[in-house]
Amino acid sequence: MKNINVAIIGCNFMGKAHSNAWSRAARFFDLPLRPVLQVACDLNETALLAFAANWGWKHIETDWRKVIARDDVDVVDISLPQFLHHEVAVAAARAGKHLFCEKPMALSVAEAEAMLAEAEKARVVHYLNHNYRRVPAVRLARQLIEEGKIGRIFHWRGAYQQDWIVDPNFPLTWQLRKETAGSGPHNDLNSHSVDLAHYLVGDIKSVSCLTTNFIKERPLPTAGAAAFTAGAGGAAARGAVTVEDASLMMVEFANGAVGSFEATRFASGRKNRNTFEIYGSEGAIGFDFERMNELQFHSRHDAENMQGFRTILATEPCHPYVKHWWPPGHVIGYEHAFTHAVADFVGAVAHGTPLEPNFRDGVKCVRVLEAGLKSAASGKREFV
Ligand code: SOE
Repeated sequence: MKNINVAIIGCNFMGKAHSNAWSRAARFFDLPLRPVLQVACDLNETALLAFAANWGWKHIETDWRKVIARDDVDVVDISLPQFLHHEVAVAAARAGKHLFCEKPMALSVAEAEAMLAEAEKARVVHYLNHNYRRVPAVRLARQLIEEGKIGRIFHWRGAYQQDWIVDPNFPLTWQLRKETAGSGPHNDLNSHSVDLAHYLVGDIKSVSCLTTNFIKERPLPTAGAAAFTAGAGGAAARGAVTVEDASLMMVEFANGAVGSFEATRFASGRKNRNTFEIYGSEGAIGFDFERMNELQFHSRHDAENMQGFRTILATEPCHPYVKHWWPPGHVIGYEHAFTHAVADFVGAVAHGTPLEPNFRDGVKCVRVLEAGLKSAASGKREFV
């Protein structure tokens, strides 16, 4: 079997999730090419050496431009914060590298469109990692919709809730600054929900959005402070939070359905609650990532005395991806969807099979998000 050499740029939370996926995929899936963890790249050499040794990356680089110039790299995995995606993706595409990119895609529609144009011009495989599409229960939701079990869709209700910045002393990390994050949970979390809504319901036509900011200033981070580590702020120095803390968006889909999106980092007690509900003429479905192996399903065609929601445990081998893991009932977790993405990506590189979500889907998503921010600023409904 031939190898496919991977370089990862960015070795924090997502770098870890992606490294795990690259190193595991060939052990569980029958891949046409064997991923080789060739190069890991980040700025801090000491931390990078430890990271590479732990995950089995063969070489390290501290300059991403050198990674892209290497002949022994086929795939560039962009696990960086979003403000760096555009520059790195464009350069990597121009160098003929296949692109595996974290979400949210970019800071603006203009950046996202340029990334897509370069990837298409270079004819490389491009993938945008909205990992929740590859949760088996979410795939099942899509199958049920395609089979007509939900019928005509009337409502989408998405809510992505976290609580990691409720503490006003949580430091001003890069996620809370417009120049590095673009926006707050609207970009970070609504990007996932909008991607899922596109996948399950269809295109979004118009949006009305309200954003708010609860904590205006925060302590400046001390060196090395990362997201999800509260209390790492300095004593006195504070800076302005320049992104929203919560976003509420109402949308109209092209097919006539209507939807709502809630994205917040201020839902106390909710750690990573990514939920959606879809209501249609024949039935309904509900998903909550904190119970990610389950799908709620209601059929209006059930007997009158059986009406209600049933819980489907999506761990039977008939469910997408599941047969590669454990026997029924042996549930899977957050990291598995990343491994599914790597398996599909390698298939797309080897066989040219279609891969979604790709940069084209990403552009569509960024258009909706940008229209949302425009609406929040103008107070008006905006068309996508
Ligand atoms: C932080 O809010 C975060 O890590 C997101 O960036 C991820 O995309 C999401 O899956 C979990 O939360």
